[in-house]
Amino acid sequence: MAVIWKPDLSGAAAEWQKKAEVLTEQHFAPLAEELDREQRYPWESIEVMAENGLAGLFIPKEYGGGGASLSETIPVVETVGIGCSSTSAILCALQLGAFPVLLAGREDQKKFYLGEMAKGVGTSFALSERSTGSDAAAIEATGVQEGGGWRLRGEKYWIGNGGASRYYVAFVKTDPAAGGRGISAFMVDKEAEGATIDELSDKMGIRGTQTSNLKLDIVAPEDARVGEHNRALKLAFQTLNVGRIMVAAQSMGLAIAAYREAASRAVSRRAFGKPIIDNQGIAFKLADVATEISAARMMLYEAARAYDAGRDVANIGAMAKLYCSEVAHRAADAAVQIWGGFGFCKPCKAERLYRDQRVLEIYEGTSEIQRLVLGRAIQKEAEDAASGKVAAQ
Ligand code: COS
Repeated sequence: MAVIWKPDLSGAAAEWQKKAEVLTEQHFAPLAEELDREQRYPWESIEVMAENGLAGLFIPKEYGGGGASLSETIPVVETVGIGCSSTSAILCALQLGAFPVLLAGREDQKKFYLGEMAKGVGTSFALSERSTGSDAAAIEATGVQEGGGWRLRGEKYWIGNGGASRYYVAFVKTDPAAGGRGISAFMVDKEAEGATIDELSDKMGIRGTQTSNLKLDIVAPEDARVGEHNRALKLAFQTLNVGRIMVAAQSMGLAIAAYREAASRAVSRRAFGKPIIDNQGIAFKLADVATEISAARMMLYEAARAYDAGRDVANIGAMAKLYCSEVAHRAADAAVQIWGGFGFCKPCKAERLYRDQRVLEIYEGTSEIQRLVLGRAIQKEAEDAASGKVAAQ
């Protein structure tokens, strides 16, 4: 029996997971080291994902997607992540851009953008800016009515799959005086006149992914707006509720990969006449990592189950993202430590995982933001209990 807790997958979840395992072994894992070294976007893997239904995995079947639930999606993200962190991050970025359209798009927008995504033509989520990431309500890009459409001006930053995606859900202020209640979202084609991608980030990890800016000075037609006018900040947060569970799944893929690297090294490396796992300093480290991965993974699968059941996942999603990413940090750190000098040098998988892991605690809401979300929820619950509104749990 495997030491790390495993979900009991059946039906579509088991089939998708098996398919992901085969594709990872044949296509994604063999590229992992090269993508990192060359900082190269794997267009050939996007083709494989599109051909095998992974690009539009989460998109409903009626729009050409795989129709997978979140509980069926996360084993795929984990499995791909065990073989290649960059490819699992790309897989998630491809799903993230679909959410604003899925949640609030008109039928014609769903048909077009979700159909494109299912074919592997990406839509990216463009919320952050150079001056603000965590404080999403403080974005400065603007949308001003011009003719029959909207003049969008500003620069979106740290866009996952940026440049590789054809389309962008860009969040801009359409009523700056209203703060967070004056933000709207528009679909932007990177080929539109006045849209420029001129900066690709040179990253520490997940170097097979592409992260870019998007400069805007374009006129978007009125029908490019997604969702309600001035109410897109909420739409962004609803999107991130799901995105965070997907980052938790990326984290678990990486953590499991790091654990396997660490455990296999601990039994094969000998020091003082015995395998290093015979020392409690090493065995206990692995025991802690295995325990934490199992606990984090249970939380991840429960968060996905809650989402599929239609429950509010703002808190459990924040917990899953926070805990799974920090467990991945400790797993990658243990792998480097157990690999010793090799772990500090390229090309060692533990070294790559250590760098790949770092962004998991940053994107789609830093660990601090997850704690802030939870802190606010705790405060509200305790205040409600104190005022007699609801019973304390
Ligand atoms: N799910 C759904 N709706 C949410 C929500 C959530 N998780 N969190 C907040 N909302 C709603 C609120 O209910 C509020 O709605 P109303 O306008 O109807 O009242 C609205 O969204 C604004 O919420 P709030 O006032 O709490 O927003 P704040 O500006 O105080 O921001 C945090 C709250 C810090 C939680 C938010 O800015 C955040 O998550 N920041 C991180 C952003 C991020 O992850 N960036 C990375 C981008 S991807 S690389």
